[in-house]
Amino acid sequence: MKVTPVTYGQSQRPPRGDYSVARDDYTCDQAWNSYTPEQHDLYSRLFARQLRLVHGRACDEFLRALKHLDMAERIPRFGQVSELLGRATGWQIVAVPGLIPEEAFFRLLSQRRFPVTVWLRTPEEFDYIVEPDLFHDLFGHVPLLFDPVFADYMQAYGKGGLKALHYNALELLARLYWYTVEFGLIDTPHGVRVYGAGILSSPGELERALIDPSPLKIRFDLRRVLRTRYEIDDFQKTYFVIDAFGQLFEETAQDFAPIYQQLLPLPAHPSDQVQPGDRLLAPPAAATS
Ligand code: HBI
Ligand code: FE
Repeated sequence: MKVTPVTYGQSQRPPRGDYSVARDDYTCDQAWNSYTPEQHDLYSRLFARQLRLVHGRACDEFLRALKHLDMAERIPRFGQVSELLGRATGWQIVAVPGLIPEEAFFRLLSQRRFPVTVWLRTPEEFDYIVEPDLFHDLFGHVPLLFDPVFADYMQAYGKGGLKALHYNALELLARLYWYTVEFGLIDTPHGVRVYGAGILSSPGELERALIDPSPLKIRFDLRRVLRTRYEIDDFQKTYFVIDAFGQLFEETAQDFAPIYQQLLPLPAHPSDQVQPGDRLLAPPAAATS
């Protein structure tokens, strides 16, 4: 299987993982018996740390789903997770060697199959890893697939991705994924909460995202998101805030062709600047002493 390097963010990088065992759709076997006791232990320590951090920060849909998933003690068998998930929203998780080409990625999402990386980070990467590993995918992404509306959004996104390929609009659509599925925030009656997997699976960013006044928090606007660059190896300079998952689904269910035609000739926005028309969220009121 010749592996084309996968663009993740704006940088081409040879993907980590053993692609020689990948099938044509880039899925592979999880090989659960190959995980060592040390890897199960590293995974359970990653899980315990994030579990402590998500309370009061993650959205309710994420916290509710986490209760369904008995996957704290050791690396779960993907088949068992898929059984639970299938009953809830018809999604499956499928094992992949790591980052896969966009078309394969979109195709899996369009089939309600979420790709979960089989390799786990090393102990040296306990606090930070750039590339998505098993823990990021499982802890960050899988719980929200239990939410019916978010589950529909993810499939609509996959279908949209396959269409974007024909408009040469991959880079625009990847920004939508980045600023929602990976780094999205949601406004709730109890305050702003996190739903983006990249934040939920990161100890540093989860503590920072809601309280640090420096990153911009902008109310979600589809065209604004599609035009805004992002960095993949630093804390985000801008977060976009939705009001409900239904909003994401409605926005993505529309035909993007006229939007691509309008936006493709325009320059991208940098990741750290306010633009005319932005509806900024006020920074959190300083905690009253
Ligand atoms: N592959 N396994 C995997 N996981 C991802 O999140 C992923 C990918 N390939 C491409 C990709 N993401 C991005 O380009 C998407 O944001 C479009
Ligand atoms: Fe991810």
